[in-house]
Amino acid sequence: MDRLGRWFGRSKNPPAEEPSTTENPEVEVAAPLASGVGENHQEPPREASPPAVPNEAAPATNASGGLRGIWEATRRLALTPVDPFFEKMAEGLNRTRQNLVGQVVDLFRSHGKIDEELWEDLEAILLTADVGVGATDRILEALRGSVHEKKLREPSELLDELREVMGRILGADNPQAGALKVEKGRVNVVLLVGVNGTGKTTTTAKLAHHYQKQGFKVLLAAADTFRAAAIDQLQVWADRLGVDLVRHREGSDPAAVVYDAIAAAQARGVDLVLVDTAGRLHSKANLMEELKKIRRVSGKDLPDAPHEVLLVLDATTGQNALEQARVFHQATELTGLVLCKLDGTARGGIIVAIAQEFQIPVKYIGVGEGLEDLQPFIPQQFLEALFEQPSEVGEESRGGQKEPAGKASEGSGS
Ligand SMILES: Nc1nc2c(ncn2[C@@H]2O[C@H](COP(=O)(O)OP(=O)(O)OP(=O)(O)O)[C@@H](O)[C@H]2O)c(=O)[nH]1
Ligand SMILES: [Mg+2]
Repeated sequence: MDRLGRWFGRSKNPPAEEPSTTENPEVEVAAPLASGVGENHQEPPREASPPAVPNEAAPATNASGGLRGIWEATRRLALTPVDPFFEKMAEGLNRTRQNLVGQVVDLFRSHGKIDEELWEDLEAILLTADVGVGATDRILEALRGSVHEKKLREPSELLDELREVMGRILGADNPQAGALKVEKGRVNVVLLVGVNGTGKTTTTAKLAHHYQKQGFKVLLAAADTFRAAAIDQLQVWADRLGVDLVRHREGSDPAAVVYDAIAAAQARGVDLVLVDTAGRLHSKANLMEELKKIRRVSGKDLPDAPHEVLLVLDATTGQNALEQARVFHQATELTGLVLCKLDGTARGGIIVAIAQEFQIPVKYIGVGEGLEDLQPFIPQQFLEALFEQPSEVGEESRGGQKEPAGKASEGSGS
């Protein structure tokens, strides 16, 4: 049965917004930490562990599990997902999936035919899910066109059409999606900018980790000299990652930090300089001027620098993110966006609004507080995770069981 059929083949409503993690050891281990990992990151978050496959054999010892337990464990082993990051992203998108695709599916299920009322309800769902006015209009127009051209009669037939048009908006056919313009063997400079608290420092650390794994020699620049403890926060990450950090005193000129960081990188054979800047309100002209200066200075000794200027956005702020992108882009010519905190928000539709509005690509998405919780934004993969029938997210790794969310399967062991 195709995906659409799977959504519509279910007799009940889609499961609650936090599908089962209890029966899936991989997901449990990889879940974001609770609040303790805060501001100063004194205890940086734990990383996701590899799938805990051996534990899956536990059902065999369970009286009620017996042969069934062994059978399920074997099936799970055979179907262990190739990509734990996909699982993580799909898990992070639970609430958005429920709020957006789940609601649309409910609508299509409850409507007998495609009529004006259906279009109005669909519009309301898309707008509430932060897809934005421009993208919503485009989606509705495309769907109406499909109904006309393909002579669609059943509301359920619209789901694949919706996915397709969202794919077009998100640039699903762009092979460059998600990639930063960085190359090993030269000094690449990446600036991370954004308003307060969006996730810049955490993203700096996550990117460092991501590129370290690819063999890049990384250096961090503590260009947030404004917020008390910001430098130490980055130092904690640098120590943990085992990378150099260039830092000045609190209150010093951030552009000077960047200048020194680039000089140090050139001297030490560093491939990638990640610059963590201070949170700044886009409405404060002087702070935006400071950003322009940082940008200018970074290109002084290194003509192509900065190679990337990434605006870090907080997905939970919804439409506000659009205004931030607009103003930061005017000030600093952004090359990419990072959308953080997509986990735990139902407002992930904002990514569609952003893609519709700007030519600036979303390069990474943040789906948690841990180092592994940053993923290149690959539209096809994102849509796959979003449109996956809820109980199927992680289901393959659970051997295709159909129990409702949160209900541990019999014989799943403990
Ligand atoms: N759930 C979740 N939390 C995140 C994500 N990214 C960052 N955070 C959390 O958001 C909080 C703020 O992150 P920071 O990286 O300090 O944000 P910042 O933009 O550097 O903040 P300022 O320097 O004060 O402007 C921290 O508690 C992070 O752990 C994410 O993708 N998901
Ligand atoms: Mg910060």
